[in-house]
Amino acid sequence: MSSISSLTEKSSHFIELEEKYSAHNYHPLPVVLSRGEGVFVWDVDNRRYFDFLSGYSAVNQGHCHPKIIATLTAQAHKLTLTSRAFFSDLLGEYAQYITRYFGFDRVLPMNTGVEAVETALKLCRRWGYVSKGIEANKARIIVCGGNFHGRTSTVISFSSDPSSFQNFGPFMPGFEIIPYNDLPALAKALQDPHVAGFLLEPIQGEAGVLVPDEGYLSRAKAYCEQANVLFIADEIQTGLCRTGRMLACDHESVRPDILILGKALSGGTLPVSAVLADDPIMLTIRPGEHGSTYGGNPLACKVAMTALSILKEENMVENAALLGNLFRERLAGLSSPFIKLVRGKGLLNAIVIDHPHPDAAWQLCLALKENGLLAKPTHGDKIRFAPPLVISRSQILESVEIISKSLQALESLQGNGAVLIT
Ligand code: IF1
Repeated sequence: MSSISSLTEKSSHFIELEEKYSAHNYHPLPVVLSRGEGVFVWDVDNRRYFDFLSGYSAVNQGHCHPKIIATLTAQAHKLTLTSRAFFSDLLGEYAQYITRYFGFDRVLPMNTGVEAVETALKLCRRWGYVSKGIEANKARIIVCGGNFHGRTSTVISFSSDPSSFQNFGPFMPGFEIIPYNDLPALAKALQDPHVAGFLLEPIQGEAGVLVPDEGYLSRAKAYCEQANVLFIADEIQTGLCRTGRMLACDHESVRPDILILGKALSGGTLPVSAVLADDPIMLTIRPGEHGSTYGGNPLACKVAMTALSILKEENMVENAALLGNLFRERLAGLSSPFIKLVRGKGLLNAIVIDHPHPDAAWQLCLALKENGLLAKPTHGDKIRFAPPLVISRSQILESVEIISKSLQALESLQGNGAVLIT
């Protein structure tokens, strides 16, 4: 099994630079990437890997998709940023395109995912005050335990993960955490007349790809409608074909009141996010009351339209649905003693590792890397598998073979943390 010491001189050089000069806010797998194309990435020693993280689902269209890169480079030579102090020839076209694409009246363009989440929270509160008539500064938003919506101070204020919020206080008030996938808890929380919104991931990604019970989304939406509360879907990770439907909400035909998109909205080329809603919500924010320097920039607009068009042109919904089923079926078919369960939807999947060694998931990811597949543990004992949606059937089968071969590495792992040198 590889560790830092078994790295090539070239890889070590880049890792040491990062170690020395970059903040230590991540603990990356010991691999140094320098090229990406489709489902593959290559390290600095030209070793090829299946990318089963896809930039946390930002590269659904595959690394460096030729059409997206062509759009990016052409627009980059023309006009990249005007600011919203002026109109551009692309924002209106993009706004029309994306609102028709998803069936909403309007879009508020932002950059990172968390900025779009923050925008949705502000929209929800503003609607709560000016439309629902909630008393000033009393609006509350319900969120779910196990959530991940980003890392700004407001958003971590309602995280239930200490690694996200510990020693970052004081926190933003006005949020209530209820258990995920728990309708009675939601019904109870909705009794509070100060509630303006319910923010959730249709499938919890970071929590380890937690798929709620069938009917949870549609009943939660109905409860919100009855309580005059906005249903806010964070589809930053689950959206854009990742789960085998254009949106994860589509699995239950749920139309959110506020839809949040990010990540693959640019196909992994630059930060592009978006908040979509209808006029009664979106128009509660007036000129000068919200914005960002890069929000809706011409480069992002052009790239996003290409990134969205490719999802349909290349039938990524169907591919994700079909190959996701195959992937889960073949993984379960391994009947590995080290896989407690396989879960997911479309090509957003995860396994829960069953092994006494506390680091088994990490060790498995090291073995996967040695065998040509990159994935990363989430929350200790889970490994998320999310390849680009352009993956083929034969590549899925090859990847399952790699996972099967890598699982053997756990046989030599002792429960007490010792690693048998075999
Ligand atoms: C990290 C997690 C994934 C997201 C959802 C909003 C955001 C994210 C559902 C914020 C971002 C990224 C952030 C990155 C790792 C990754 C991640 F592990 F953190 F949770 F994908 F699962 N809503 N997720 O998944 O979007 O501001 O990052 O553009 O922070 O380590 P962002």
